[in-house]
Amino acid sequence: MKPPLTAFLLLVCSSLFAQAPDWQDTPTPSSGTVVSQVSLDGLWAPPSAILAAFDPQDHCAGTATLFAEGAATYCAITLYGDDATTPDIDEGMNGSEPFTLKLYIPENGQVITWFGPDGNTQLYGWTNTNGAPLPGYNDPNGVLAFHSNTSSCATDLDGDGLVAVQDLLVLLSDFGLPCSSLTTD
Ligand SMILES: [Ca+2]
Ligand SMILES: [Ca+2]
Repeated sequence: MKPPLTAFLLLVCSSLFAQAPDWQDTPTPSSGTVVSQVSLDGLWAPPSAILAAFDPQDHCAGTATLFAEGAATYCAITLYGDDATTPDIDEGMNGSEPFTLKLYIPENGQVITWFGPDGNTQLYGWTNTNGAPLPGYNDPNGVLAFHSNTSSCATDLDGDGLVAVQDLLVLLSDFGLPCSSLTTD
């Protein structure tokens, strides 16, 4: 028997507004760090927010609390690699696999997954730098832009259910985000 729609919606809502997530990373000998400014819906993300990184199998590869510096909010999150000496446990990043970033907002309990202007949630470029900032993620003037809308339409960037001129403004707010393969001037 299919569960009733209301039960499904309750499940969705409770997962969107859950308690503090049980995100636990496992430090290993290999690691690389993502350094960036962090915005949420075009404003600086709250410095109390917690950022976590996940490998494609949803293993938590790193966690960090954001912090304020001047007027801006920053992250410095270390992503750990899988430890080959523990074959039964996947602690995190393997080879060149991509990662996803999730932001937990303590003020309202929201968990927000990062997605790019094209709706893609996967980020590439992790490598073992022994904890140093990762190439492509080492610009303290770069911005990781999170959007709290969960619209399934990638072009409905402000999540109001319409694809309209307003979405262009959201897109333009992401314009300064550096591409990992390019240098910024
Ligand atoms: Ca392992
Ligand atoms: Ca892994």
